[in-house]
Amino acid sequence: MITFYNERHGQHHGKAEMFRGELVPCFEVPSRVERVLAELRGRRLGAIEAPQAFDEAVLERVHARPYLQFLRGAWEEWVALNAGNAQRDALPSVWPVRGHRSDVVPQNFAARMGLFSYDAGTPLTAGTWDAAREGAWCALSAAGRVLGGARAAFALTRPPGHHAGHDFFGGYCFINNAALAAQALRDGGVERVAIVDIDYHHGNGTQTLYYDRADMFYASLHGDPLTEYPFFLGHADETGVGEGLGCNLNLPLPRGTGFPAWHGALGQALRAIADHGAGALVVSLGVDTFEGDPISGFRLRQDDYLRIGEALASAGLPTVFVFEGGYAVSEVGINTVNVLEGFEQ
Ligand code: Q9C
Ligand code: ZN
Repeated sequence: MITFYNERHGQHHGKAEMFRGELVPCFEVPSRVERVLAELRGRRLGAIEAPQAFDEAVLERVHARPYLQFLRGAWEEWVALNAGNAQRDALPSVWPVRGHRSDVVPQNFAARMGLFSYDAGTPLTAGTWDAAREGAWCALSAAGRVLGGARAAFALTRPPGHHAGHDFFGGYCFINNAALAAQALRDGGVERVAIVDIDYHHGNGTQTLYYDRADMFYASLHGDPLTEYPFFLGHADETGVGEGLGCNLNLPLPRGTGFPAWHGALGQALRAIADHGAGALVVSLGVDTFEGDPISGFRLRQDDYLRIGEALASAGLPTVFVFEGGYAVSEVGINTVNVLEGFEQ
């Protein structure tokens, strides 16, 4: 399987995120992707290439123009606020809620950080835009390869993407790589695309982007939002709206879920995808379902990821894999490449 690797991922390097009242070192670190890259090379899984470049206008297939413009210039604005800010990441701290205005874009930088985000755990750093944009090119390159006839391709990038929506960042995500890949498959002629999101966290960004569409089927297995991030979306009764009714499947699972129950839910998601008649599959490939993950609560083990790959392959669809979460750094490479290897066997 070909991998499109984001060589610029390290330009996004957050120092700290807000956690239980204090700033703690970021969980979403560059070494995550370095581990996956090393494992891919070690197991000779296939060619590893740089992505093509695209016109930035393609990002507007998924994201709002004012949001993209904000992200593009945010670091320079932050630094201009005062010289000392160049040493610190930008984190949002104020947000509009129910009954507030979100149709007026404030001039104040902190206010715009809040308008375009939904948590304080997602630092924006000097190279965030460059890294995220290059990651989008990885996802689009992978989709292009699959459109060209490849059985599968992998976008190896960070920051991740599935929490990013039309006009918001959060959950360590800025540009929704999986959503872009899915739209590229549609634009390349695939009539119905399925996204299966196996990250521990519900992909609230992806769900909201495609909630009213019949041409995008979104299925997600994730920690129950009653107790797990992102909390405010991901319940089983969210089934889509309008033309998209019936095209959203959430399978929340309790903290502590092990592989037998998880694997059963994956089977349910894949049957729904087959019933939908999808012609291509995008996998939001997070491995924060691992038993050793420091911020998650499922109990999957290393070998389980081989079986996940086999199950995904059994769908029989051209498949784009997009890297998402997974924070147990010393095992993230093994677990991720196990999925890809299981898929190829
Ligand atoms: N400080 C992805 O896996 N914060 N995002 C959790 C730990 C947000 C995870 C609390 C977790 C986001 C792509
Ligand atoms: Zn996650």
